[in-house]
Amino acid sequence: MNEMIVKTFDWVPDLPRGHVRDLRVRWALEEAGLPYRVEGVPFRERDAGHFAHQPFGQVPWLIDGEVSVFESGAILLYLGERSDALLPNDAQGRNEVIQWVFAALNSMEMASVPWSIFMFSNLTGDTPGWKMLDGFIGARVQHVEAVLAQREWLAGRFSIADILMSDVLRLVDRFGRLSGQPACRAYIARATARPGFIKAHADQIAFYAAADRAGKGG
Ligand SMILES: N[C@@H](CCC(=O)N[C@@H](CS)C(=O)NCC(=O)O)C(=O)O
Repeated sequence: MNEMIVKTFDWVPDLPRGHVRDLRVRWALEEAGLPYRVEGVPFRERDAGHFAHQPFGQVPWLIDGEVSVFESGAILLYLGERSDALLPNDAQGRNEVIQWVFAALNSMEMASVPWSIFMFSNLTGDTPGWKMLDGFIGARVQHVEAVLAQREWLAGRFSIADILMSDVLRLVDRFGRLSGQPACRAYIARATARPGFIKAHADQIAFYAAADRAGKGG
């Protein structure tokens, strides 16, 4: 079996370390037991070759032989085709996972990303814009809380939907926005206790520590 290649930034500042989205891909590959290696692309100078694979100049993307896939959700669906541990084979099981993949990315992350940008940028004052964003993420989190209070994983057993949802919630939790949501927090704890997450997270931290030592941050 070919070794797949996960492409990510060769260096990032401290703040996003442990949250760069190559972690989702590493985690899925670990859960599936598929062989891979990680390669860095420049964080500062993003060249045409980068944009040819990821049209927004972002990371991650995955190379599998002749195939190149960008968008973490699309990559996880691609990997799901290669492992029943990530995405079940039966039609009903697959559909359940796929709907939660979209829910994680389109119902939750579309609320959490603008909210976290305001958080990172310290724009959380008493303004109508911030109140609206905070209310928006608060409502979404409450709905997920109600779901997670009833089940261990989103779609029966653990799947790529849980990699995505728990990773989205992890960032919200980092800023303390899940303090009133015990089911969400217990879900994150369950997900991040999995050996696949622990290895993926440790490897990402080690990757950027090595980049520091190599002087990549400039
Ligand atoms: N929707 C994309 C988002 C990718 C994304 O936001 N990547 C971040 C790193 S985690 C990035 O490349 N940020 C740099 C930038 O946006 O210029 C995905 O899920 O793959």
